[in-house]
Amino acid sequence: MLTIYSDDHHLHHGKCELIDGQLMPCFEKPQRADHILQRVQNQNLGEVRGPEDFGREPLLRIHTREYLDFFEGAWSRWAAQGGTSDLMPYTFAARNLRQKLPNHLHGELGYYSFDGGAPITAGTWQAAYSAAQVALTAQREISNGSHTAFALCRPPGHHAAGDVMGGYCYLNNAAIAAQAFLDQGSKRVAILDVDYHHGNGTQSIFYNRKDVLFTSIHGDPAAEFPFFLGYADEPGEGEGEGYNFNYPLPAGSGWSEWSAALEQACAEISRYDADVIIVSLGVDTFKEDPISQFKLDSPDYLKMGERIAALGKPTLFVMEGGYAVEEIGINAVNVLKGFETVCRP
Ligand code: SP5
Ligand code: ZN
Repeated sequence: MLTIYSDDHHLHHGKCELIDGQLMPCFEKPQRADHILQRVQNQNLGEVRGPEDFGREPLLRIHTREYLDFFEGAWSRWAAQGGTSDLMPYTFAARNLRQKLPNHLHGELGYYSFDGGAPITAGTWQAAYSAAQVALTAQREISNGSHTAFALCRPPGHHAAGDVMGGYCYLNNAAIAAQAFLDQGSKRVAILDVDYHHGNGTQSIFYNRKDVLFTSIHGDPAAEFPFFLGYADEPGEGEGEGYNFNYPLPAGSGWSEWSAALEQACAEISRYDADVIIVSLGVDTFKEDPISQFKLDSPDYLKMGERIAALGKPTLFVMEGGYAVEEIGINAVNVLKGFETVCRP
């Protein structure tokens, strides 16, 4: 399987996030992608190639121009004011407040954020931009006839909506790739989000559309981040009604519960008869993940890949979360290897 990867992810390295009332070193750190790349290489998964640059246009199909301009320019505005520490929001446009863009760096940052989990550093824009190009390059490979490809994206994307960052995510790599498939002639794209956390950004981007089916298996938002989206009773709206499927599971869920949800998601994807599948590949479902509560073990990821391959569709894997840094490579690459045991290019 071809892997697309850019070293630019190293340009993004946030210092801290708020965990249990304390500032802790960010879980979303560069070693994550380094470990996955190492595993791809030492398992001989296949060629590793850098991204092409498709520019800003495909990003603008998903994100607003105002949001992209803000994100791209935020660090230099901060630096011009003498700012040196990571840019983090401290006020949010929550209920009962005006949804009006202020005219102050931190006001704008709060307006464009839903949590404090997405710090902007000097290189964050470049890293996120390159991650989107990584997804687009892998997407193009499939558009050109390959059956599968792996976009080793970092930072991840599935929590980012059209004009909101959060949950370690800035640009929604999977959504950008989905739209690129449609723009290149696909009629129906199915997204299977297997990250431990609900892909609230992806859901919201496609919630009123039927050309992208969104399915997600995740920790029940009643008790887990992102808390405010991802329940089972979110069917989509308007034209998109009937094209959104959430499978929230309780803390402690292992492979038997998880795989039962996967069967349901796969049944919906089969019924939809997608031209192509995008897997938002988070491996924070692992039993040792430091911020998550599922109990999947490394061999389970092989079975996950096999089941996805049995859908029989061209499949783009886009890296999302996973924070057990030592095992993240093993688990992510197991999904890809499982896929390839069923379906070798
Ligand atoms: C892409 C992705 O996986 N983003 C996840 C963002 C989760 N951010 C909130 C983390 C809160 C963790 N709380 C854990 C408490 C452990 N004692
Ligand atoms: Zn996650």
